[in-house]
Amino acid sequence: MTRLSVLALAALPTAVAAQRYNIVYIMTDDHTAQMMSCYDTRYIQTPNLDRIARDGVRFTHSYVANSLSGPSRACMLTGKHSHANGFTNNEHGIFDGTQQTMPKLMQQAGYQTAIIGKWHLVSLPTGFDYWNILPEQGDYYNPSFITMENDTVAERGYLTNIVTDKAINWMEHQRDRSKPFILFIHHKACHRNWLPELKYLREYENVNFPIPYTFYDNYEGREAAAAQEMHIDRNMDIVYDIKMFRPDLNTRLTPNYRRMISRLGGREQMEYNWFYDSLSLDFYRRFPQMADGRTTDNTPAVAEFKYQRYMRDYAKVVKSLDDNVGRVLDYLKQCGLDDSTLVVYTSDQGFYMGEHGWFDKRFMYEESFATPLVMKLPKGMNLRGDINELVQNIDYAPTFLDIAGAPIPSDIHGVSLLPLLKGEHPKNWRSALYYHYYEYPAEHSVKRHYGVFDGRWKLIHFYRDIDRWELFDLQSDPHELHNLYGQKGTERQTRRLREELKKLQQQYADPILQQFPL
Ligand code: SGN
Ligand code: CA
Repeated sequence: MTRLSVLALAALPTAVAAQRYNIVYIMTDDHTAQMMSCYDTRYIQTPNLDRIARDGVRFTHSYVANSLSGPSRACMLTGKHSHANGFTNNEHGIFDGTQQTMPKLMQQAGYQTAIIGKWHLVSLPTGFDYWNILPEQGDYYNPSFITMENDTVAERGYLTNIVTDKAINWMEHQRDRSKPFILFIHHKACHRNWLPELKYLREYENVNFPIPYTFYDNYEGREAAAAQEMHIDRNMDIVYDIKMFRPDLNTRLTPNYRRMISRLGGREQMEYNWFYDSLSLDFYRRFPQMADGRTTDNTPAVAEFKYQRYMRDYAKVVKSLDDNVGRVLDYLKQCGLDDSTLVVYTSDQGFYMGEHGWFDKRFMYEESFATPLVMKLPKGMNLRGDINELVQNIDYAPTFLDIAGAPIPSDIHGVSLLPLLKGEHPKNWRSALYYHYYEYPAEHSVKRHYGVFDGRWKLIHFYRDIDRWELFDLQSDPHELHNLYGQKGTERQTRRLREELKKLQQQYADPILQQFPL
């Protein structure tokens, strides 16, 4: 080697970004950290998801900006909070695909971009060289996909497998191999109503899941928590959600349930019914009062029965997901992409697995505000273990741009996680996270709210047809049962958090600050 070339080598940027790694971004729907064994070993094992964490990092303080599907996806794509990307809620949102997005910027940086699976942003994708998406929420059984020609095409099989087949197929046969790529694999799993792959119908049936500590929460001092309609006992549909079908019973969601099951072929339906019919017979023998169509019972025995059914079916759906994550990891290894690819695993938000008596999400309380985030790092990035800084889904866009070596536009709210992935602990890292949820009035009746969280203290304001503040100290009250707002001795913390909240609302220019000046 000549002296000149040695010097030239030395002058190469040392930044990891110079390598232009591929990125495989796997995002699930409603998959919560409680149901992932690298985060929580109480319930199930997820060996393949754990492989990602083992060969890389696990974020212990990973959160979303707005705990709902469409809004979360819009935050991820733009790196901006909901008020700035315009998609604040599922019910009325249409994503403005003409705006600046991370996939478009990745294309400009020379990346191939592709998305397969759930999209949920109403307008068709922009900024992708390839896409094949689900209509709205999609179907678990024999699902349809929307093609780039805007045709809806029915496929046969179980959705989680099909999404993975398509993703592997794109990497193997469809991409332009001369370019680095970013591939978004967006699963419907583990969204309601948790329909299992037929081969796993009997999985977890002998498991009795422990009842969460807050299952019988009475919501004292938390008016918005008391007003929600996402209670396993009162709001979980006995037909649609827990599949205790009987031909003579018509609950609110029975028509939807019938539609989903009718997607199965004749033999598949027989297999499905064979399994659930015997459970259903047993259920109505034990709880005859449920057979008159009431979904409200309020006895602990029914609530706990529903909880077990919910947990088991959710766990089965995760099982297929975990298998399929394993398939992607194996494929990357087999085809030699392993060393050059960053694999990110996250969910569009967390979820309640019976905590506070609930399913669903939306609240800024920990279970749904948090979201799992693990990354398998490519060769050259040697960090392993936990990253404890406060991170949020608005950070993904700047992180991927940073990895691509592309500039990060100044209007992006999130910050690149690349320094953290290199093992740095920047002194000026954010000290608090901002959150804002909008979808009310709507299904599940979670009031609009915004708030701030500094890793220990959380301050939330519920508004619209309510005006309530909540303050929690997660160190002394990790389950968020004791609202300290207005209590003697908390004045200083409250003042400090209000200041922090104001600072963040100003920084992100959330117009809500004009409505509720701080
Ligand atoms: C559906 C579900 C809700 C769920 C929303 C949003 N109802 O409307 O339970 O909260 O999706 O979920 S269902 O009867 O259609 O199953 S999200 O993850 O897409 O935001
Ligand atoms: Ca979701």
